[in-house]
Amino acid sequence: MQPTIVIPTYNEAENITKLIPLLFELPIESLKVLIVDDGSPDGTGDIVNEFSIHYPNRIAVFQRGGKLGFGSAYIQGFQRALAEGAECIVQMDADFSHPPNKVVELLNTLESHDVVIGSRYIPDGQLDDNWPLWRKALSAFGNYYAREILRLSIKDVTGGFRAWRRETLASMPLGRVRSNGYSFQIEMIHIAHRLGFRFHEIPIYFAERNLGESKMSFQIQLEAALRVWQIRMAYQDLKPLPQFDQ
Ligand SMILES: Nc1nc2c(ncn2[C@@H]2O[C@H](COP(=O)(O)OP(=O)(O)O)[C@@H](O)[C@H]2O)c(=O)[nH]1
Ligand SMILES: [Mg+2]
Repeated sequence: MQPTIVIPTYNEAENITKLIPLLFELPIESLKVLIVDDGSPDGTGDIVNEFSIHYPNRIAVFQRGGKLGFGSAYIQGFQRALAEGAECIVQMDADFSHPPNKVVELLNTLESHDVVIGSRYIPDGQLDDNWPLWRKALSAFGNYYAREILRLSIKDVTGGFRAWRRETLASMPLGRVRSNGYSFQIEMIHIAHRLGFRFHEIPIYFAERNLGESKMSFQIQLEAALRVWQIRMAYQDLKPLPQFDQ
């Protein structure tokens, strides 16, 4: 199984410098890393290029012209990884909110499931201790709201730390995904759910970033809430794939 980790970046120079060596220290055979960078003014892309000298053929940067959004960065990154033959694909943020050592468990669990989700909302999963209550409540509510409207049984539908089998992503209509903010995660899970794929969640501790700045705003959260209704309407034509039809 050749795994590729896809990481979208915008001004993550400090984080990426620490994250890349950590990922390659993990006990994962033939691991590759694909960074999708949107021309970060802080030189994130150049830093990744320097790392490719130390880890030849194992790390690449996919440079896009400008800040085109994090959803489309993931979609293009997934398509590139599939085209290059990745057998499983991990998605994670660059800012250490997703614990790098948990990638091993995500990939091991993927052997018996179609999609594995790093989850904050199952026993032993947790949001950053230092988050104020209102922020925890907002996150929990957003998650509950999307789950109810889309009738999803997965507990964490907004988190962005996931592992996908090649076959799962390859059978999803990635070209139809329009979300660019938080709703991107919801849209992907909804599509996979409608196609009948099997999920598993493993607990993670979601830490707030220490370095760099968040690119998400309150407006993006609001957009996500409205977008959930569009997502519900948009994929009514999708039915479970033949292999899941009982
Ligand atoms: N390529 C790309 N990456 C982005 C963009 N917006 C955010 N990201 C990356 O997506 C990940 C999550 O964003 P972040 O700002 O940490 O969101 P938050 O955790 O919700 O505050 C980080 O690795 C960001 O660098 C974008 O427009 N383009
Ligand atoms: Mg973050």
